[in-house]
Amino acid sequence: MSRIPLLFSLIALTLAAPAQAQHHHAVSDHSMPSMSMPMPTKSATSKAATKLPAAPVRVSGAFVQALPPGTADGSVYLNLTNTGKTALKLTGGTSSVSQAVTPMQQTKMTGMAGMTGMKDLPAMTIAPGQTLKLSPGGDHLMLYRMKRVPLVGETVSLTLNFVGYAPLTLKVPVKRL
Ligand SMILES: [Cu+2]
Repeated sequence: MSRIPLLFSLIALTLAAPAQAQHHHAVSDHSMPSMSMPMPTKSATSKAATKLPAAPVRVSGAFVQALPPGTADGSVYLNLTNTGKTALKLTGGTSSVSQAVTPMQQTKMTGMAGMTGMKDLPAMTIAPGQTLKLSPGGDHLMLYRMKRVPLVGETVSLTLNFVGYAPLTLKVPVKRL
């Protein structure tokens, strides 16, 4: 009988805790311990995708750009080689640090010397045997609406989506440009 009030206060404590833990969006305060929120790989998603074959792709030189606190969007650079026999379409993906991962094209604006523009692409196509090079100053993958800024030394989980293939998850280091 004396156990019941204790049980109630435990429940009350458990209910009160999440209210504090939700403030991890404050990117300016990156020293907060709640930053190290674990992001488990979504086993439910990959289970549904197990029927699809693995994407015929070789990845090299992948890195996420380290950014100052408070930055809204980030970028990922990497080389993707299509090792298959048909064109491979990269539509974007997901990451442990952002709300979305979107292919972005860096374009030269005609008539304006030295000026560049950018635009989101629905997909990037890689021809068989070809390597898509996403490097600083060129095309890249945007990390839109970051939940927190990637810090040097940490590893970002990046999942790439290809049309007709299972999503490919990579562990990508964070580096300064
Ligand atoms: Cu961009």
